[in-house]
Amino acid sequence: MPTATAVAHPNIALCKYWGKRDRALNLPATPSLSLTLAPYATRTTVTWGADADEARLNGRIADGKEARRIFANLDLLDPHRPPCVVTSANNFPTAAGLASSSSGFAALVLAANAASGASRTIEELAVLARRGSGSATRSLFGGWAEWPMGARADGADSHGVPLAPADHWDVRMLVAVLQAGPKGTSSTDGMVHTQETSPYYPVWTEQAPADVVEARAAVLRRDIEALGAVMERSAMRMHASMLAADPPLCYWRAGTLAAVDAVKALRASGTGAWYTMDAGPNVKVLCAAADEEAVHAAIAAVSERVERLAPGGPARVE
Ligand code: 2P0
Repeated sequence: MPTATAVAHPNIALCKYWGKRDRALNLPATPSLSLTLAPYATRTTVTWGADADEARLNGRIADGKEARRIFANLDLLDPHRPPCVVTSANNFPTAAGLASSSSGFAALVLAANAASGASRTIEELAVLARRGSGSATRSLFGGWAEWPMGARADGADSHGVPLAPADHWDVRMLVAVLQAGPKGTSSTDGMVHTQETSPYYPVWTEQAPADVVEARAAVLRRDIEALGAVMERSAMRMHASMLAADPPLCYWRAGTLAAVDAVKALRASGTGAWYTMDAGPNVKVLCAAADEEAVHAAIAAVSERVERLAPGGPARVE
């Protein structure tokens, strides 16, 4: 049976996607901008043709909603597809705000496309990845990527686009892993709840595009202070929209704010470091490569586990 394997790195958004303008097509209510990060990676093998659909994730059989989400994505590739076997593993914690769905669906779409023998453009693959999980559309690209909202009703122009390759800028992203287990509220549920109940949501979506314009310019001229300022503002405004939901949604833990304080203290002492948080308690810290050790020492004082990440390459078929 035709089989293919693909590897993708997760990405962390510096300007956040939070909210959907079309739920069925998974179209975003905000544009976003991200950095794809190694050595974290998802490795996925798809066999196109089997007795029955089966997905094995990190060594266990996926069931229910999780399996449906995977096979619904393969149905989009080919509604007449044969049963498929999907085997996927992450080398980092799954579903804890470490962006596992971004690398997961990027690797799935790439492996399934290769296994099926179809030839699609990277834009077509990025649209399919978006349907699986929004952030995955950015993980097909290495380094710095954007995901514009797009204007078309069918979503064909809403997909990841490359901004600059991994070697454009030697930065680091350190992750204070405060909780490695799965989160309580999925990103999808969290953003739908926010858009349905938060009075701050319209303001969040209104100001988000300007952040992407500013972040893009900062990335292109390698201005980490300007990028760091936009990145923190985007993260805090996204979280403010959730905190104002009804009932309020808060992904932070006490350790989250301790790590944020450590970053602010570091900056006050003259070392450049900037934080961001996603749909989980972990804190990701951006810094210049030259400051990695100083930033690591400061974060390690408040977090038992600190991961070191650097810009990673595009998703690839092995
Ligand atoms: C992002 N997040 O831009 C934002 C910031 C989390 C916080 O994209 O519903 O798993 O599958 O499209 O991509 C995580 O949400 O959501 C995410 P769906 P996804 O990275």
